[in-house]
Amino acid sequence: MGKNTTLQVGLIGTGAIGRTHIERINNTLQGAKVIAVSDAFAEAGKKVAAQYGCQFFEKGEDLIHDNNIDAIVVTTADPYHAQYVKEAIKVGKYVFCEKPLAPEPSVCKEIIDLEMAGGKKLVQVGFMRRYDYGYQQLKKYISERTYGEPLMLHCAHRNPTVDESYDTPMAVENSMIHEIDVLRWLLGEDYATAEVRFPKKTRHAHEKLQDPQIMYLTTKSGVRIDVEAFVCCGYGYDIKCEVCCEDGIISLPEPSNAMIRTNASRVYPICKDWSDRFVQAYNTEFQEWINACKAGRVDGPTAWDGYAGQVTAAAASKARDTQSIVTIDLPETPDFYKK
Ligand code: ISE
Repeated sequence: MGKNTTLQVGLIGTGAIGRTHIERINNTLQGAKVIAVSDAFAEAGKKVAAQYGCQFFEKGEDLIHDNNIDAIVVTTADPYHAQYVKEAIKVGKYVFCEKPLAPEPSVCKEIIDLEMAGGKKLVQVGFMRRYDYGYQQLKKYISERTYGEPLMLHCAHRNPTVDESYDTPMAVENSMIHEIDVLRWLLGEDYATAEVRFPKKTRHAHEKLQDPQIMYLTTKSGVRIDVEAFVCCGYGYDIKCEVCCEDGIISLPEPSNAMIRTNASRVYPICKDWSDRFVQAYNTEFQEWINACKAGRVDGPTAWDGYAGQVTAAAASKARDTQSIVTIDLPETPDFYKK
């Protein structure tokens, strides 16, 4: 398709995250329009279709095959991502898949094999933190070794609260998966081991949730990382990343907010949730995806990155369940996926 024509997007899964992506593609960004949607819950999907003047497809597969659709966005529940990503690969269309690519590493591997067999990169995974301007500053300093070799990273992933459906495994699989991806990208290397330990449990966590948790990762070159997940922290959505290098400590910038003097205090408001904290990252991620589709490329996190994330998360989950250190067995990145 030409650079100046509008990319016609079909979106599968019209839940909360799907709707925010339709909104940003149609009303904030440039060069694309969501013209069709599909949802397993037809009632809900039809409402969204009517709201945005889109065509509704009962079956995601039919949307993917429709000749008017240039590219696909998959925002269904996690276990259904893979079937639509595979279908998009089969018809040779670009597909943006929210994280995770698939919950099981073996299914991510099937996607990779299919994509490689087709001979063209088509898949991008929704690891939006790579597009956050703060993380991009860290990436520049680390890649250029401005402050020497990175040695240790101290990170935190704090949510104010989570609902009853969020259980102990989700701290790794749903939350710290973002650190797993973004730190691998920042450091430009794969992980060697994972470990997850449980500090004393907060009284604010429900029965099925062990909170907080600390995940320890080591990279192949020996960098040590600790990530605190504290998803019932109460006070706000707060993401921290401190990179200790040989000649300096680099910290992820705090989102800039006006300082307020009130109640005999000076306060800087903190974001309430992730959609608010990473709105710029989501917008940049999608604008770059649109531009890349039009240029006939995949620039962002690939299916291999999705696979690497799930292999690491599976190792961390095993480490959590066995309370031991687990070795991470990730093959070398194939040339097909090297940038
Ligand atoms: C949620 O699913 C996300 O993807 C957010 O980015 C993350 O910060 C949050 O902890 C998850 O539950």
